[in-house]
Amino acid sequence: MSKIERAEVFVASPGRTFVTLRLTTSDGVTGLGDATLNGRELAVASYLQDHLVPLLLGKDPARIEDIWQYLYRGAYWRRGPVTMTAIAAVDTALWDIKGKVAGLPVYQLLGGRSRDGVMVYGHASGTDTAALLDDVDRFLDLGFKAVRAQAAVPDVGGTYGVRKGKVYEPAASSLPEEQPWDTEAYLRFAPGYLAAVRERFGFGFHLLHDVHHRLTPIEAARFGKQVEDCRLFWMEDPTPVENQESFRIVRQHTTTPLAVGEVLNSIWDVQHLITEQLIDYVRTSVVHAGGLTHLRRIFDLAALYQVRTGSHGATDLSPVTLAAAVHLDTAVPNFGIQEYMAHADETGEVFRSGVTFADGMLHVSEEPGLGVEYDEKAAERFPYQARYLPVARRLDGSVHDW
Ligand code: GCO
Ligand code: MG
Repeated sequence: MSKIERAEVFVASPGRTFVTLRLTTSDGVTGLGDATLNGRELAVASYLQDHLVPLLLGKDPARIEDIWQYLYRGAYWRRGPVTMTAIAAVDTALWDIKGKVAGLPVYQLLGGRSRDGVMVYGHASGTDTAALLDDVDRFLDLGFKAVRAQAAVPDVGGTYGVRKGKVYEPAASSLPEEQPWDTEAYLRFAPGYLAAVRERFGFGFHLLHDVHHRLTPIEAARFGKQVEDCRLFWMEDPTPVENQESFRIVRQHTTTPLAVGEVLNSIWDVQHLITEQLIDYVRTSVVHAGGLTHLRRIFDLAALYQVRTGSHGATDLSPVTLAAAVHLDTAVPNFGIQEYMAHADETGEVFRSGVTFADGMLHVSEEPGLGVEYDEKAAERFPYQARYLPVARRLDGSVHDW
């Protein structure tokens, strides 16, 4: 029997911080898993290094489901982003190994191809409406079939989703930056720029928008109703999701499709949203929702209720997660769309990924496993740097959801 012989945890900051797990079997086969939890990276690194690595050594790498159950139930303490990200890293690395042992790309192990490519959305943004329109134009020129649009609200420093440099990276300071937020100003401004995008470019592509948890349910309902003529592909994270029932309020008032799930980590967190058909797209990801094994379970539940997939894919999800996501997206029947935010060039020096972009779609390589390699020598050039996501405060100084 082959055994897990080595388990290494790498923490490096090539452009941004990534935590990466590499498992090596007694037969010399390696597998990679992403363990990055933006702004809380070292907690997951320690969870893996101090608590999971000792449990993994000597185990049979072929027993993916059993190891998942052993780590999940064996922890006694359920769910949570740190635990589920650590389990995800192990699970993803084991699928990578299984693919390499079988000589097959991971999507083949998941049932094979359901589609030729995976439609992705790009991220257009601007410091005002004119700049946003130029950026949408650029994404359409690049061949994107779907574009997310975000513009800075005038006089509101803390608008989510506006790119400053070449790459969008909100975790940019060594302590959380505090940003002001004004809901009314956003509600006055955002519907106008979404309408301007449709006016200028028409309806021949999918338009998305991320509210980033900033509205109450009834405010989100009003917003969704107001932008119905823009026929959004989705309105994302309209309101904080801890109370799944609050999505019913949004749902009751608008036909704008709803997407949620990037901050969630288990099937239990989306159970009500899915089975009550309160959402249209589930955005849980390989890295934060327990790996391919658990995400597949979520997607299968979603399929029963005509909820489609739309996995999170921002820059804080490493190329290992992106590749794993594209394998799963290629296989599942209820795929909707995949988020795709290009990584910094430095990230590409450390992770060599076989994922390619063409005609608005991503494609995985036919290499066995996930098709990603980690260059630990290159990673040494990018030592860990602490970075935090911003915190939002309302105009009266109280903390808001960022
Ligand atoms: C998205 C997300 C991200 C998150 C980021 C936090 O839709 O891509 O909202 O931009 O804010 O992943 O770490
Ligand atoms: Mg989002």
